[in-house]
Amino acid sequence: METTLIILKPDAVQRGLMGRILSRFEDKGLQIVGCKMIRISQQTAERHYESHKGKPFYNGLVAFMTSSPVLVLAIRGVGAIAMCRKMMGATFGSNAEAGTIRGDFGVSNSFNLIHGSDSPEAASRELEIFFGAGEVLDWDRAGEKWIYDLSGGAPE
Ligand code: 3AN
Repeated sequence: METTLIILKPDAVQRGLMGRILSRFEDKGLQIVGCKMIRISQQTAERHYESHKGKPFYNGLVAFMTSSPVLVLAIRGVGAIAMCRKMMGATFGSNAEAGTIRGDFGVSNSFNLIHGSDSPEAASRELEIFFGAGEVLDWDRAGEKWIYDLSGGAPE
């Protein structure tokens, strides 16, 4: 099982899209193991986007991410990191595939609704930035045996 960090960005929250985006992950069969609304501080935004420091869009990106509340999520499943990235779609809403979150809900390149970790290393780094001890919950889903084939021991 992998756990990934997803952020529903200020535009998703302001546009009232939280429920519809969250539903896509639940509908898929992924498990929500952490969820909270926060206002990202300047320091946290800078830490989260440190790899983009110096790029032309960095200042605008940090300003955008700190401008209004976001919903941070920890989402779990087999292959959850790549699966969530696929569901998000390409970085820019203007060319994201229909059927993806960015493709279906946005047209902007800067306001692109959602962040998702892009590797296991990024996921563990980013989960640590946004979730404190005890905020990611290991809980048993009642319907797990109908979401994964557990007959072989490992979820398939
Ligand atoms: P993704 O979120 O698809 O992984 P990254 O990691 O390349 O994209 O970029 C992080 C964030 O920086 C993006 N979500 C987007 O908001 C912003 N960004 C990336 N490239 C640009 C750009 N050329 N112009 C404006 N914003 C950008």
